[in-house]
Amino acid sequence: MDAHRQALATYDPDIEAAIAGEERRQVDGVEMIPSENYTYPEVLAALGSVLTNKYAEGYPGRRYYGGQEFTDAIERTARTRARKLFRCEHANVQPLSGSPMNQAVYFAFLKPGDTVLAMDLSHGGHLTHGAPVSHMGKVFNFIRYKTHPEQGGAIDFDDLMRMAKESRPKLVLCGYSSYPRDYDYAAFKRVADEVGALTMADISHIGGLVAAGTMRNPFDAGFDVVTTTTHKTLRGPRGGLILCKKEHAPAIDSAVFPGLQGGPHMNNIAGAAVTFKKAAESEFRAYAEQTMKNAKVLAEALMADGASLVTGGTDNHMMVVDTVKSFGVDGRVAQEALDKIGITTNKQVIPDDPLPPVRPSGLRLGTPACTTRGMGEDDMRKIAAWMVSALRAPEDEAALARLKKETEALCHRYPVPGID
Ligand code: DSN
Repeated sequence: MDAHRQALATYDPDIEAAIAGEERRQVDGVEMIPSENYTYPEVLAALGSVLTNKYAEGYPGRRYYGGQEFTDAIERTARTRARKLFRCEHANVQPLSGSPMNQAVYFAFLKPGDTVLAMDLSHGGHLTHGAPVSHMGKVFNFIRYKTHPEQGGAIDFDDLMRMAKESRPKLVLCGYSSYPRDYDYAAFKRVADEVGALTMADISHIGGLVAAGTMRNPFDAGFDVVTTTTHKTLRGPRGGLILCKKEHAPAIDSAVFPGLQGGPHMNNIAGAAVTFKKAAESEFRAYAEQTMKNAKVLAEALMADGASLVTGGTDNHMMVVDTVKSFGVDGRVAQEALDKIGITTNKQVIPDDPLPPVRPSGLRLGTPACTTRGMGEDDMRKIAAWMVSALRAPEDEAALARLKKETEALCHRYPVPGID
């Protein structure tokens, strides 16, 4: 145990015990929530540094407090690396996480009541894309488009064009948190151009895959703004990143600060800078390729064993299983059965789900975290078989206990970065 952890253990054994418990949980189980990952030890070092002590309201060279020689250097480095990684003209690295990141973009460009075209939540869109329960859904007028799950998740762009001409949006937004396919960004741009709207892509889930070049980059289609969190496929600290064309930089920067946030979390920004350096290396490209390969193999193995996947497969790092159709159990029962065998997933609504979000019809799975540990295709086949066994008999406690031993044995072959 290092000196800082030792001090914590001595002063506050309850909190130290909970952290140690979470470390054990992460080591012993297969992490299959597609938005989670294991960050780098170097990022953990930055997060736990004295940078957390520093206020740095403002931007490099324009702060409201003294003592910024090191924070300025860190933020400039993070911005330069982010711009290079995503091939764009401007980066704001200050958003505290995904939700304020997207809010800042809306407030940069929209007035209350303005119209935004965005993907329906149950079809894979995100809460911050104007779901009626979110504040943003109350402030702006979100019109929701859907996908065609039975046609591989296709988006009907003729229909989207019709919706755009009817509703005259100020912003056309694409992005998702549970859509297992890639987007045709050029088609979104054509729709937006036709009605003079701005284009925004929220690539939070696939930020690492776009950075690595294994998925399409919206800037190649001329998008105005791209947002991404830094802790999912990018493998960095929790945080948000707004990337945009130079002409939008003043609006974006002032929407983040002073519009929405106060002091940036400089320890997170230092961690993000390290993450962007890592993501530019060839090892990261190999990681992104393996993540997508693992997802394909997992999806194929599940389908071969009777699972029905929304859109019939995956082109990225995630998939959504219709557990009601496949196994006759709702997503909550499925998630709890998998928890018992040491595979962590999350229950998930499926398109136009007849069941409520607390007890939806599906389960969302993803491979970013287990790929970080070094798991490969053979492991995916084993995990698929264990999952199907558990989902076919979610009440057979003895069988679940046996399966847990198997998952633990597999996990102990693969270390978790940052945990000794
Ligand atoms: N919570 C993240 C996810 O799981 O997709 C996005 O908000």
